Amino acid sequence: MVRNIVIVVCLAGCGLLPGAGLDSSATSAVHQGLEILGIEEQELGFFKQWATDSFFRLKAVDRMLDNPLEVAGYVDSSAGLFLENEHNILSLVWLQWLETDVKLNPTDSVRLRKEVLGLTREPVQGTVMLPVNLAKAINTIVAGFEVADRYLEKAVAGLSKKELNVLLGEAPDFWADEDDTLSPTLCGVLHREFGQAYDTAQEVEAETVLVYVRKIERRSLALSGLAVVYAAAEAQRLLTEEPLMFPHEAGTRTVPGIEGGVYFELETEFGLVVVGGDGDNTYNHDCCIIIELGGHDTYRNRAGGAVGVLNKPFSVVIDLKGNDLYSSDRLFSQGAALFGAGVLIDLEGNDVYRSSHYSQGGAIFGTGVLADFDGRDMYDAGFYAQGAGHFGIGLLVDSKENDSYRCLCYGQGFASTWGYGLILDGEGNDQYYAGGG
Ligand SMILES: [Ca+2]
Ligand SMILES: [Ca+2]
Ligand SMILES: [Ca+2]
Ligand SMILES: [Ca+2]
Repeated sequence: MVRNIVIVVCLAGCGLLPGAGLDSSATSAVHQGLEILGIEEQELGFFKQWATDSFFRLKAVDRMLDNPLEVAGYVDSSAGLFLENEHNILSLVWLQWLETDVKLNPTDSVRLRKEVLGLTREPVQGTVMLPVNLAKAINTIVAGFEVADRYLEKAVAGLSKKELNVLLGEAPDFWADEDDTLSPTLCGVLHREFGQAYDTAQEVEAETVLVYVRKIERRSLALSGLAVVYAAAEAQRLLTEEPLMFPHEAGTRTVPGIEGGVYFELETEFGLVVVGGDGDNTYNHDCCIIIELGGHDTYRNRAGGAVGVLNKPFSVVIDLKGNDLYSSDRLFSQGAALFGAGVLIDLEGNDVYRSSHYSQGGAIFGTGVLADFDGRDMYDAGFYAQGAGHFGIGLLVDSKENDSYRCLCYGQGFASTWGYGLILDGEGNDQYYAGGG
C-alpha cells in the first residue's frame, strides 16, 4: 500500500519551533532568487504589521511575517508533532489551544485530571447496575461535563447577557456567503430552533462583535473543552480495555426518539445519557452522551454536536462498532460546538458522515472533535467543517484506510481569528474536495 500522509494545518497561532523546512536545493534556489532581486534574506521580514490593533494577532503570525522562510519548517514540525499524537485526541487538542497563545502548562493537565476523577467518586445515579467499566465511562464523562461547565461559566462571566446573546445570534452567520442574496440569513437560526427570540433586524457591526469577543476568558474556554476531551478519551480507554458483558435480555428497553433496543438511559442536567444496544439503532433526538456498543447505527441527531447557553453545552458520542451513518441538517453537528464542546469518536467500521455547516470537527467559541479510528469513511459537509476553528478549536482525525472528504468551503484545515482548524489523516489514499455545491 502506498503510504500517503496528508496533514493540513491552518492556523492563527503557534509556539512550535521551525523544523527541517526547505531542503538545501530549495534554500539555494531562494537565495539565488534573492540575489537576482538584490535583496537580503533579512529584508523579507520588512515591516508588514501595519495594523495598529494587534490584540488578536498571534505570536506565530508575527514570527512568520518577520521570517517568511521559516513557514515551511513550521509546517513540517507541526505535521510531525501532530502525527506523533495521532491517537491521542487530548494531546492534539491541547497542542491546538497552545498554538492559539492560550497559556496552558503541565500542572493544568494534572489538575484537570484530578478535578474530573475527583467527581467520579460520586457515581451517577443508576450506573451502579452496569458493567464496571461502562459505569466508570459514563461517570467520567458526566464528571467531565461538570468540570467543563464551571470553566465555561468563568469563560463568559465578563459578558453581559445581552452581549452573549448577540454572539450566539450572529455566530451562525459568521461564515455564510454574504454575496448570496437568495439564501436567508443564518442570524438567529439557533434561537429559532430552540424556541427563543432574537432580533434579526438589528444591525450588528463586525467591530461590535470583536469588542464583545475580547471579554471572553479564553484560558477557561480552553480548559472547558479540554475537560470534555479528556473525559471522552478516558471513557474510550475504559470501554476498549475489556469486553463489556451484559445479560442477554438487557438491551430491550425502548426510548422515545430512539429506534432499536437500548441498554441504559438516564436524564441528567446535561441532557439524555443513552447506551445503545448491539442491534441497529436510529437516533433522532439529541443526547448529551451516547455510548453505542454495536450495530450499524444511524444518527439523525447532532451526534456529538453542542450548542451552549441556548441548549446543552456538551455532547459526547462513542460508537464502538459497525458501519454507521451520521446524517444531520442541523448546524453544529458531528463533533462540533458553539459555546461548549462536542466530541464524536467512532472506533470501527466504514462510516458515512453527512452534515450541514459548522460540523465534523468545527467550533466557534468552543471545541469540536471528530475522531474516526478505522475503516473506509466518507465525509460530506457544508461550509466551515472538517477541521475548522474560529475563536476556538476544530479537529478531524481519521487514522486508517482510504477516505473521501468533501465540503463546501472554509474547511479541511481552516481557521480564523483566535482559532485553529486541523484535519489529520495519517494513512491511505484519500480524496479531498472543497468548493462548489
Ligand atoms: Ca446499536
Ligand atoms: Ca455503531
Ligand atoms: Ca470509520
Ligand atoms: Ca478512515
